[in-house]
Amino acid sequence: MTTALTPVLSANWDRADAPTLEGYRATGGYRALRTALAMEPDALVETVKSSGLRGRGGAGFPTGMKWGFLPADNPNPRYLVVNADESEPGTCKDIPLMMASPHTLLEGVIISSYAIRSNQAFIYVRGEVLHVIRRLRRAVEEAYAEGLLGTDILGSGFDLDVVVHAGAGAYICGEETALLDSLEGYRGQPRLKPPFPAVAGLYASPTVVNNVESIATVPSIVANGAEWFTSMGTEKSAGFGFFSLSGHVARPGQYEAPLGVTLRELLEMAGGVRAGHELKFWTPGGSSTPIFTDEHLDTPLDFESVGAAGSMLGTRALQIFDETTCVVRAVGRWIAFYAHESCGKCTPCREGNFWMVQVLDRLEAGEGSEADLEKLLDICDNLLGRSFCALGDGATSPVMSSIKYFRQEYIDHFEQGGCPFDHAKSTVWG
Ligand code: L3W
Ligand code: SF4
Repeated sequence: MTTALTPVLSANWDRADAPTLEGYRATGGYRALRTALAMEPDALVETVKSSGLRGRGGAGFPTGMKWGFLPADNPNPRYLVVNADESEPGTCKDIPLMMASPHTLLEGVIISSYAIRSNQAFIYVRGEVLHVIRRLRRAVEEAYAEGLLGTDILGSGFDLDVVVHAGAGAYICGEETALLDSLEGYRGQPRLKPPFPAVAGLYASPTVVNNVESIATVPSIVANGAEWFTSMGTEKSAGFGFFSLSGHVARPGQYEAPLGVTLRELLEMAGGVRAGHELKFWTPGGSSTPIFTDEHLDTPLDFESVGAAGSMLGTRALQIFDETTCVVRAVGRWIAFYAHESCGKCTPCREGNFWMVQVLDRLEAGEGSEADLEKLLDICDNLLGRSFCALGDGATSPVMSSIKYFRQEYIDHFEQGGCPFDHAKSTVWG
């Protein structure tokens, strides 16, 4: 039986007025805020805890538990920071969400800030997406004008200011502590953890950093209850989420479905792999997650099952590649991205990615050797668990998994003295 889509966050995206406050209210928007403001903040934290919502930015950390880590005895102000620095290759859910319905995120920001007793929230948006920044700022203006932001929100006595902050286009600023450094005006580089931001984050104050989709999901949980949320998904991976299908698929786009859906089911909804072609490999959660093959079509896409099958659910960015794609070239492209985006703070990542680009270029051109494969795995061994942050670890995923599943394809390159693929047939390369 095919799992049905569960459009909640995307339910009204087809409406022309969905991005406006009027349009959002016409479909029930901001009703959950009234419900939330009538509750005690701690009761809201409990609701989110019992919903089982896990972070939608890649790591899947329980959202309510993170909120519960804020120390009760710290007199400093508390901050909510929304991580809207979406940049992971293949990840493309938060930007459409903010464009289609910025007030869904804003309602989540207000409810979440109230729950954690914060009076100042920041939305840190990837710098390149000026259209999103403008749309969010417009929504924030509308919310201030209607008493949904500022002082005494809807007569509740709760005050909240929201700043939409534009980043400067660095992937590393999606790492939560680099994001905080950037927000403070410094060069964005990861900080040592612990302390986690919940204890010492923005301006060394208790700070909750959550992904856009996590925060945007909160109003639906408040409106419908924790049990409604846990009725979807699996026991440990509750609820629904966006599955972003891209690449060699008939109908690419955002598919909102319960966690635990399989790629086979999603492909049925998305019209399958492009006509006349077959699935070769795919990423379950962006380029930082080990690739899967057609062996994994029926792996339930929840945190536990994907982990047990040797990858990570990550951001549910399902990049689909058919048999026309050269895996060596694909991996080379991804590693060039990591090398470019490495912040340079630690040696394994700064040097390792740079070396891997050279080795992969050599292999793809048919000039490599078996020793190059061992060299790649050796570099990965020096990156994985030895890098300062998840960027370095993530870069090893496509390399190690592609050698695991497609070692012969690497060998074919140097045995044939060139790439056996006609790149013009693999439209993903443009
Ligand atoms: C308090 C503790 N807080 C953990 C918090 C921590 C953070 C969250 C998850 O990486 C992944 C990465 C990428 N007390 C805590 C605690 N926390 N223990 O929980 O923490 P962590 O360290 O497990 O992960 P992370 O550093 O947040 C995120 C993967 O996502 N990824 C990348 C996605 C990229 C984007 C993008 O471009 N926007 O999302 C894709 O798979 O590899 O593994 O908040 O503070 N004891
Ligand atoms: Fe910077 Fe890479 Fe080290 Fe992360 S792993 S701190 S991105 S050099």
